[in-house]
Amino acid sequence: MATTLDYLRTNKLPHIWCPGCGNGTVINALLRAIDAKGLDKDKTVIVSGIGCSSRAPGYMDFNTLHTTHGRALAFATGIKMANPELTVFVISGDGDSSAIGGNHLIHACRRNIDLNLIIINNNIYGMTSGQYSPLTPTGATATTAVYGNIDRPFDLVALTSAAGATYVARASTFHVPQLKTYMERAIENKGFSVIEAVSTCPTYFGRRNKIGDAVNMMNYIKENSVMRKEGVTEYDKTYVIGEFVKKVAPEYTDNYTQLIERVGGKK
Ligand SMILES: Cc1ncc(C[n+]2csc(CCOP(=O)(O)OP(=O)(O)O)c2C)c(N)n1
Ligand code: SF4
Repeated sequence: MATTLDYLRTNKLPHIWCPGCGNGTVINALLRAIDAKGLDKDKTVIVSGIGCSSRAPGYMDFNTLHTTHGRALAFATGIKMANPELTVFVISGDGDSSAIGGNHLIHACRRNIDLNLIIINNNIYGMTSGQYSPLTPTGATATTAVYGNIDRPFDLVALTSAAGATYVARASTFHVPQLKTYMERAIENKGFSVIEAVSTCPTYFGRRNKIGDAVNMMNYIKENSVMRKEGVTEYDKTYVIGEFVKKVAPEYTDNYTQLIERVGGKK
C-alpha cells in the first residue's frame, strides 16, 4: 500500500489550515479510500469551489481544478460529460455546496451523474471568517448572527436523498473508519454520491460558540452523534452517522452516450 504522502504535492506544503481544522482528516480518509480502490492518479480528478476546504485539491497529486465559489459541480459535470472514463471527486464546504451552490447540488442529484461529492460540513463559512451557512444550527452564533441564528439548517442527507442522489452517507472527523468506508462505497456507486463529513472549525465555529479547542470540538461531535439504525427515523442527537441511500438508477453520462448513439444512428 502507498502512503498518503504518495498522493500529496509535498512541494505545496505547509497547508493553509489552522491547527485542529478537520479538513486534513477528511482528505486523509479520501486518499486512503482512493488507495484502497486502486484508482489511477491520471484518471482521477478532484474539483473544488472556493473556501478553506476547497483549497484541498491544491495539495493533492491528481488532475485537480480549483474553480469558483459554488460552481465546482458545474465544472465537474463538464469534465465527466467530456470523459466518462474519469473518476471525479468534488470537495466542497457547507456554504459552497448548499448556499451559493445549492442549485447545482440538487440538479446534480436529480441527474444522477457519476460524481463523488464530499461536503465538509464545519457549520460555518470558514474562509471568510465565520458567517452562518445553511448548515449552521439554529441558536448557534456566527459573525452574521451575533444574537444566535434564527434559521433552521438543511438536513443534507434528506435534501440530497429527495433530490435523487443514489448514494448518500454521513460520517465525521471523529468517525474516520466510516468516512473512508463510505468514500469507497461512493467510488463503487455508478451515479451521484454524496458524503457529508461533519468537521471542525475551531477558529470560527468553535471559538464563537465557546465549544473550546480542537479536542473539545471532537468531543462535541462525538457527544452529538449517533449511529443510524435500520428502521429508526427519530433520533435525539444532531448528527446521525451512517449510510442512508444505496440504490441503482440510470446514470447521466450513460443516458447521454445512448442518446448520441440513437441520434447518430438516425443520420
Ligand atoms: C461569488 C463569490 N461569492 C462570495 C465569495 C466569498 N467567499 C469565499 S469562501 C466563502 C465561504 C466559504 O465557506 P464554506 O463553503 O462553508 O467553506 P469553508 O471555508 O468553511 O471550508 C465565501 C462566501 C467568493 N469567493 N465568490
Ligand atoms: S478557518 Fe476554520 S475551516 Fe478555515 S482553516 Fe481555520 S479551522 Fe479550518
